[in-house]
Amino acid sequence: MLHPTSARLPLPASLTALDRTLVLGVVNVTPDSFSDGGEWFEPEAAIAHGHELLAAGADLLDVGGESTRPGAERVDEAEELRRVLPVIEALSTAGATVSVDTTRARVAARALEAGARVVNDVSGGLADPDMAHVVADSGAVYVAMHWRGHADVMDANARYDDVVRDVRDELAARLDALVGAGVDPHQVVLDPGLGFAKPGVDNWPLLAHLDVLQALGRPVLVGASRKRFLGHLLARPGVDPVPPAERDAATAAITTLCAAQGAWAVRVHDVRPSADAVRVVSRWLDVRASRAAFSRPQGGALPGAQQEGPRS
Ligand code: PMM
Repeated sequence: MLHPTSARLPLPASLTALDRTLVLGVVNVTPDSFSDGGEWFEPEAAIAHGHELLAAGADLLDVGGESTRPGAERVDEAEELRRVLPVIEALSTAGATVSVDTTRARVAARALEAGARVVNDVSGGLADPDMAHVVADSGAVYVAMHWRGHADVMDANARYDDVVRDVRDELAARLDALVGAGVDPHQVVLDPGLGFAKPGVDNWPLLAHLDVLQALGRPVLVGASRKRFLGHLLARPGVDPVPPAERDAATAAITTLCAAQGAWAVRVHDVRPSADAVRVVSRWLDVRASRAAFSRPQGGALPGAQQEGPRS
């Protein structure tokens, strides 16, 4: 079962009616993203890639024009707009539900005019003071990610007392600030920001305790796809971390774990394995829920448990 807050997000009914974790496919229109930089840099290539991701089972597409990898330099606003607008317009016109991955309020506003339905802001509104107003005025879904600074400084801001509690508290403060600026809480999705100002070890407690973030009362999105902490997990002699292209099976495993915890969505590059995984988990959760309901009148014992007896 999805976290109950997901059903009220302002999205097409075809998405809010789905009682499973959604898959957000990544369309990076950048020359330098860590995982797929340059592959879809031209608009035609990016649009074609978006269609491939939809065919592979993506529920939404996340279009971004600025790399957020550690150490990346910022692109200017005009260049960011030049990269993302034609792609957002073409994919939205074709019927896709599109998200724009930006920290700039003006890029978000133009992207929404071009058809985007979701603003995915890795800074959670901290990078641009106008972002909250654009989001409030539009009524669009807003993904507020946990963030402690742009790519050039994020590694220097990676100290936590207790990473789960600190991320929860900082996201709660962002939610309060957004609501104070006029954003309806029902617009907001929260994201732990895996890999952003987080050394490898700090990502695992966040993944294991999505419930702590969900307790803030908003749906949760997780972006673990191809990230470096997976590269370190899979290290082999002489190869540490393994390259991004070898992290997709681990990404699908993470999707499974997130879906089992009721995450609203996962943001992934390789869509098919995650689209399959969320369907597997959905079926598994349904069966578990129906067996639990069936067994309740008998005082908690699972049906059939008495008759079967001990197995040898
Ligand atoms: N990660 C990246 C970019 N955008 N957005 C959200 N909401 N959550 C994330 O974890 C996230 C994001 C970095 O990955 P990429 O460079 O491969 O797109």
